[in-house]
Amino acid sequence: MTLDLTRSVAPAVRATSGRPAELSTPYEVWQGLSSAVVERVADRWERTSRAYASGRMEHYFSAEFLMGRALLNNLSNLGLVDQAKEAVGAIGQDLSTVLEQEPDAALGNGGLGRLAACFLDSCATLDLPVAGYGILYRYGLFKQLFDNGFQTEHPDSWMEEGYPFVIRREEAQRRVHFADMDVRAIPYDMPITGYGTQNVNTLRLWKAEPIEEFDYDAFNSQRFTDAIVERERAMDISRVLYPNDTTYEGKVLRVRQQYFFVSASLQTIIDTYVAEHGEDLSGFAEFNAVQLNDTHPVLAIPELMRLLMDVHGLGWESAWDVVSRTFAYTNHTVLSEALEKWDVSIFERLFPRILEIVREIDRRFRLDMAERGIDQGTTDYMAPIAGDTVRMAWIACYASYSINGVAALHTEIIKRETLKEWHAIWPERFNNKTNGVTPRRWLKQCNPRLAALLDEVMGSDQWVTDLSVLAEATDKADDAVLEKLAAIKRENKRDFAAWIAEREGIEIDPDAIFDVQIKRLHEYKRQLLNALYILDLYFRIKEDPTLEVPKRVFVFGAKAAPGYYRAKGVIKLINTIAALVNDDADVAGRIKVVFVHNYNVSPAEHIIPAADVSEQISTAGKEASGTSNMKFMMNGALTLGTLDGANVEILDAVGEDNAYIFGAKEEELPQLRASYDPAQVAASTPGLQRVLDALTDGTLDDNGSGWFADLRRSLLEASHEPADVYYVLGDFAAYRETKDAMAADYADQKAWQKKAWINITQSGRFSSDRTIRDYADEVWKLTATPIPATAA
Ligand code: KOT
Repeated sequence: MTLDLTRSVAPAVRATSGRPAELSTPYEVWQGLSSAVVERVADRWERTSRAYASGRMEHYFSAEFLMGRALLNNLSNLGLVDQAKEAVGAIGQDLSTVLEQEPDAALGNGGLGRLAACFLDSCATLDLPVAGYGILYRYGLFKQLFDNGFQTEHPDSWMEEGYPFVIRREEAQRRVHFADMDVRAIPYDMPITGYGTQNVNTLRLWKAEPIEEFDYDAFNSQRFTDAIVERERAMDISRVLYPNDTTYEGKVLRVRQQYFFVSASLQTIIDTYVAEHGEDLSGFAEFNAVQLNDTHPVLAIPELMRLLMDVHGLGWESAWDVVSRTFAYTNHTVLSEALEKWDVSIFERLFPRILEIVREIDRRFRLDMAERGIDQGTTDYMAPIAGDTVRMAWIACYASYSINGVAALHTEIIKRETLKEWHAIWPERFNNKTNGVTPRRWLKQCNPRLAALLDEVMGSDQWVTDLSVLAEATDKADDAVLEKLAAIKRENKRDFAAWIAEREGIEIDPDAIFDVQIKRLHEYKRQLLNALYILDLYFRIKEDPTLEVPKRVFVFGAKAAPGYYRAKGVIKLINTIAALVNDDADVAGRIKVVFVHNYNVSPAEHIIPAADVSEQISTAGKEASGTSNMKFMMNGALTLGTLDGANVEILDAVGEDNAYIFGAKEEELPQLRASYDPAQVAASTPGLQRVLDALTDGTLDDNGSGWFADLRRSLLEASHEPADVYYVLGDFAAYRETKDAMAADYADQKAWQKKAWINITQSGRFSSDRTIRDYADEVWKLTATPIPATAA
């Protein structure tokens, strides 16, 4: 029943290092221990796969899975942390050092990919028959370095030295056909353990390889390089993750990636169906559902049509009937620049048969609309094909039985605006599934001190799998608990300060307020607003060096898409502000700015438990949900935020005394914008003109890039776009006032810790277990399938 690691670690380490375990490096111990864990779960994994094959399954299709590190997660889920400590100690090493050896599996950009990873954890924990399908990118999200404050990008070859948590399944390979080449899709399976359960689910990541290991004819006929080039063309497909978050790039390789992984996945799912239920595919949707993580996997819709018709003999009507009961679509953004559209010519070149099917979907869609009496303009707007472009979101909306947004406000906006034409015809398809995060990784593992306090206060660790029970303790915060909570935060901040000193070479004071904004760099997320505040605070101190201000550390972590120059300008700006204030004698340590380079899942695990303030300051209506807001709340940081995305629901959970909300509301913005004059706002808002001028008056040096002038222009001057699209200046006064007040409140530690406690204990609804239960009950119609415990 229970697993035992003690005897298997040293041999596994010896097998990886070829040396006595005692002489192995921490990295080799990580590899050995990881292999030992996979070995331990092998039987359960196999039994789980078999148990799921015959029943109804959900298949989660996602181009991104931002998994982070796997070893601690698995040890913790399996209850093996203490054993691992002991076994590693026995060979003279320390488990935390070993854990830090692991590279992050950064196969995602940000929120969308990390959500998929949290969902896998919850599905396994809830014993749900769900499998994930994606791409085994050889290079994950680029590694970020700073060169004189400028972001530079470097390849992330995360599995070059071997990665024990994926198993190559040679026997389960599939062939994917493109008009210009065929490739082999090789699955690499990752076991997904759940917390305190026997079930081990699967994440299947596909790697592209050439059909022929090598073109010997080409080789023999002296065309050696041609043979190599051909081979590389296949491998190109799974070579690299595209580094765009919430923007769309119409690259041919990208559409190849998408078709590649959905085709291989559907072939596998169909083969399993045939093995279990026979050749008649008309019952497919009774046993299978596919969740589309945004539009990236939407080619699965025409591909399933093709497989059902061309390979399995169904007619159009029966195939469409199956398809329209199989797919559910999640929308993750209202930003128009994210909408995927492909040139028809690309489809023609890569997969003419898929284009033929999409054209037929388009033809029948138009007939359908005509029958419903929909006018021509609306029909043209909604049709899958417009002129020479294919619109992936419209295909998703037409074929899916469920369409969901990721927070209550976001779902209202897609019903009212983004997808309003679809909502008008099919209101019953629309539903909300507010995001969540796994409390295993984002509380128990990253914040063991707080986890221990919760165990103590709650009298058990039931909260780990049912976070809502914490609400029972909201009123149990006596002085002793609040003091312990304060002590835990102080310890976490001390650990974090040591981590920062080592990683970034900056000394920070654990007694300062740790104010944190970590997320992708995007104008709508408004890191610039935060930067302007810091600059203003700096000028206020320069003006009066005796000014009493609470001591603050401003922490940033953010990657900018490599081609998104304005976002890169903000990174350079924040780094330049850091250089200005960190060593200024007048500031005397009252403000420190730290930009954590190469922000990723594992840095987040160090940062979040140490945060006092959670910056969630997007322009209202633009952030679909946000998920770091939930992680911070769970760890006792207070939200400084706009009424955007899931912040609205966080406010609802904690009450307005326990969150700091500011700024224009989504429904107010159209009116405000109508008469908005940024230059006038800049001139009349205290402190604002001064910081805007500092961007160009020589106070801050952008090394001749012109980027700071561009930032200033983007806020003040209308050119090809209106000035200050994201209402940074409009919200500045409210932000400054609220942030100042929040910092002043920090002095009353007892009141502050009380608020923190309420945030922690009210975070239950933001567990991804709640989200997944809702998907399973309302969308997937899925029941738990626990595999029976055995002796081994
Ligand atoms: C990326 C490309 C196209 C369409 C959407 C995206 C996208 C959206 N990538 N990340 N998101 C974020 O998804 C998170 C999980 O739902 C949300 O919390 C967040 O608000 C989105 O920005």
